[in-house]
Amino acid sequence: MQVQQAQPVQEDSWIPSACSMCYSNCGILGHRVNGTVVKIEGNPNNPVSGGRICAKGLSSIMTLYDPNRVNTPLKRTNPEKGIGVDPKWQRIGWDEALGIVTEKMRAAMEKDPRSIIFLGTAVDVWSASFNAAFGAAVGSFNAWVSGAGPHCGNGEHAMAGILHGAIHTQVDYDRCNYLLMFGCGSGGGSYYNATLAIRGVSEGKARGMRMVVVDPMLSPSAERADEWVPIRPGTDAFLAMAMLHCLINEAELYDAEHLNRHTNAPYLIRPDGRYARDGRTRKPLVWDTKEAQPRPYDDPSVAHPALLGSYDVGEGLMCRTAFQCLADRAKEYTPEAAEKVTTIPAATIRRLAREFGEAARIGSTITIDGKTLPYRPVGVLFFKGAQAHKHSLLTAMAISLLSEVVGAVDTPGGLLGSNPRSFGFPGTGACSWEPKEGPDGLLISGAWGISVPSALSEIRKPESINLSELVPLGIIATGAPFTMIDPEKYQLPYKPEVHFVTGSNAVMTLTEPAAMAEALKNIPFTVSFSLFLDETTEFADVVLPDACFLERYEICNLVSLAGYANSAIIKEWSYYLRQPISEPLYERRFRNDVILEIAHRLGISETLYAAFNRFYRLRQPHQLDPTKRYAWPEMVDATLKSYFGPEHDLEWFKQHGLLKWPKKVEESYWKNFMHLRVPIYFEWFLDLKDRIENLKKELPYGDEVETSDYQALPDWKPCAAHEQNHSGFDLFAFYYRIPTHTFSSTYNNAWLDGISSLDPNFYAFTINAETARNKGIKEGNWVSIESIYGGKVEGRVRLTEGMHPEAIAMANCGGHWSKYLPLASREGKGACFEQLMKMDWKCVDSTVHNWDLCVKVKVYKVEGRS
Ligand SMILES: Nc1nc2c(c(=O)[nH]1)N[C@H]1C(S)=C(S)[C@@H](COP(=O)(O)OP(=O)(O)OC[C@H]3O[C@@H](n4cnc5c(=O)[nH]c(N)nc54)[C@H](O)[C@@H]3O)O[C@H]1N2
Ligand SMILES: Nc1nc2c(c(=O)[nH]1)N[C@H]1C(S)=C(S)[C@@H](COP(=O)(O)OP(=O)(O)OC[C@H]3O[C@@H](n4cnc5c(=O)[nH]c(N)nc54)[C@H](O)[C@@H]3O)O[C@H]1N2
Ligand code: SF4
Ligand SMILES: [Mo]
Repeated sequence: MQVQQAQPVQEDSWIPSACSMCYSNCGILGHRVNGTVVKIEGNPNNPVSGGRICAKGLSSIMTLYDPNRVNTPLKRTNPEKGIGVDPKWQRIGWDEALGIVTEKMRAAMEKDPRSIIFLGTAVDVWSASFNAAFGAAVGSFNAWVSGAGPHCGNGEHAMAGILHGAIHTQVDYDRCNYLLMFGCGSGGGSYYNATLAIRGVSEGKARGMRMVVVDPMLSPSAERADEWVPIRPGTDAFLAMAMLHCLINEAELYDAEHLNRHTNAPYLIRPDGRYARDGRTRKPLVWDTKEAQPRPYDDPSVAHPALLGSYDVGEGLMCRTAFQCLADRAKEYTPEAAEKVTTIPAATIRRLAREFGEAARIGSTITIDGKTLPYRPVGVLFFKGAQAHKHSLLTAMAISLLSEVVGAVDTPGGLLGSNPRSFGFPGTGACSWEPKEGPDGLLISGAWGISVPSALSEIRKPESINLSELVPLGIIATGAPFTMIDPEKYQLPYKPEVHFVTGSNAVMTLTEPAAMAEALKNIPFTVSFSLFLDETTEFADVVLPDACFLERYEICNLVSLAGYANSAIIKEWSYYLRQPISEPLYERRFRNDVILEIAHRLGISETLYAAFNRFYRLRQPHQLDPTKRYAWPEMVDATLKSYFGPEHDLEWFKQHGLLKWPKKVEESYWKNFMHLRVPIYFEWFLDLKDRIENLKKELPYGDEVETSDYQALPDWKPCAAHEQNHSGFDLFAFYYRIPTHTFSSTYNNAWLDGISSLDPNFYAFTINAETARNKGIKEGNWVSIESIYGGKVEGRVRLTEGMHPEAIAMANCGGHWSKYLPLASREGKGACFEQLMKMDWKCVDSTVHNWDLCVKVKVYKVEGRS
């Protein structure tokens, strides 16, 4: 027997970096021994995650060393493309691969640069500005991100932008006493700042915070809650409207001072729904209760504008206040009516509204750092579950107004936008932004990655692959698969020629895979930077082996995304480095380096560097010199020095990992220090509606563009699943997050597969026990779920009391079929929900492009299978 000598330890280091197994970007320490990564731990110095990581972060070693990773460039030799069609990959060298890619790109750029379409993934937030700089150099901003946005947050993002000046929100866990969640996994391992939220929820509960989770299933968050409120899928807006009714009309629990001062609640609304305006200044009017006359909203002499009521603004024109309009709309949603639609008892709805309103402690204050501020220790979070339905915008509006009505917004204890305001790094003043005043006194976000939703949003005939010009409120419009399949119908002035993919499993993560396959096949040439030969890479012509997050440099926290990872509840600002714990293995290269080489070969480096200076807001003397040539780490170095001074260069960050400084009260709770209002009555949406209606007339596909949801006030409207009454299709199917997988991308990770297998729910379909028994289905049976659209998935069932009787759910995105993902593609490893869906505008919210993610199904035991 041969005994292997242990290698003497030449190197044993702990390297600070950042996880990217999901978009929470927790700080990590990577333990490297003799060049091999042996352990990933949390970095206690990182304020974003406070030393905590999850199972996915810990298991990222297995993504780094997975023997199924793509390690060399590959070329397709089989011209036929389709699901399950073997591309007959042939290994090629980097030079040949980049030669093919640049030739195809050059040809496309000569025709029309917009024919180059970019596709990326949600976890890859820090590439947004780099990719945009490359897009600018190429001349194409035609980018899409598959299911990221249309599945999860478009409604929420629009509301977060309009109401909080931020891309998303978090509750002030350290001070919140009552946390209400609608279809959101915060505290259960998903949503934003996942590890921070788990800490926040646990410590909050230890402090006595009450947590109520509205969800069709006893989800990972609901398990931690004080109360689980099972709801029929797709009816959250009805519940929120009924709660608004209870708060405003029944219990009179609302924050009048907040509404008058920080919102447009007192603005007078004409019978046609528009603001009554001052004849001279055109400013919206409010009713001055002292003088009994209308005055412009910003007239300092108006101490007490009317909040409720209807007033004659002249010549008998009776106008209600915006808040009265909301109160009247809410009256249409009694708890009794809500019970029928949501299945939640009316008495429960009344109790929840009262508990929530009372916990808000309207009128109370708290003193922090010598500043006395309104104290509203309640918050409402909602995310994918509540709003991944058609009418997402209206649902998001209804739920968001709950926090707004009790004044629990951007103030201690309440719901906080994630960093609307930053004073910047004290040493240089860089990384600063704040919201500004837009039309009619309403705020416009000061830091927003993409076009800021506001009354000033541009609307014009679409030329983009996503039709985003028609979706002014959608942060990530997603018309792409429709236009890719039929560019002529959508009158795009170009035909997609090159698909430039930087990672996304779009075939499995947006809508019915067959339709996605059609869309992808339609693009003549696809280059894909890939970690794995997943179901989407199957459609590539050239595959380039990307470095995973453990093998590359990135700056965590982007100025253009308001610091993104730095949720406002985190008490310190931090900017940190993602750096290689391992050098890229085999022939893998980080794509930013490769993109720089492609740009060089295309002769567009100068424009790329100039665009980089703009997008990263680099300041002199650290701006890139467009006439020079840079490698990616040098660009990281220049950016860090520009933001934090020459002493904080890449070398400094490699050693220290991160730079942090305290957050000020005026930043976290900015609302009390700036006089900007937000709408509780979305008057300018009516204007968007008119503008889109006008434009529609010119569009041959105008009939597909619905405008009815551009409403000034919220409503509940049924999504497609509620209109599907085919006999036998009696259950709502949906999917949810588990803490041990990210979308589809982690199913081949051996450790995550192992740990996921331990939980009997994670790879099974979860169904209400009684519902199952009534169908003759027993625990562990192999069943078929068939949707109204004809799609089908199979798997085992798990019977539970923790599921709404009308629903069935599956976790994340399993059911892989790529033979290059051998662990993931075994039978019984979950299912791909998209197999049940249909690519149809009827299932898409036209205002924000959230896609409907529940569908009516029938479930039956597959005979002959044990
Ligand atoms: N059934 C189902 N559908 C879903 C979801 C779900 O959970 N279940 N989630 C929805 C949501 S909210 C979202 S945001 C979207 C996400 O949708 P996608 O962005 O398509 O997410 P993934 O399925 O993880 O696919 C990402 C792909 O990128 C690869 N990847 C990861 N990191 C890197 C990298 O550093 N470089 C490169 N080149 N590739 C990388 C992964 O291997 C994986 O193949 O999906 C949506 N659709
Ligand atoms: N572990 C893990 N963490 C992740 C991700 C991941 O894949 N894995 N993905 C990241 C991404 S991109 C996103 S977008 C977020 C998503 O974060 P979340 O929004 O928290 O995601 P989900 O768990 O899919 O959905 C939340 C809940 O909605 C419920 N739900 C479904 N339908 C309805 C409904 O009609 N009404 C109500 N009230 N609830 C409903 C589900 O049962 C689920 O418990 O998580 C992020 N974090
Ligand atoms: S929550 Fe987990 S997967 Fe996401 S960044 Fe943190 S450690 Fe990584
Ligand atoms: Mo997402």
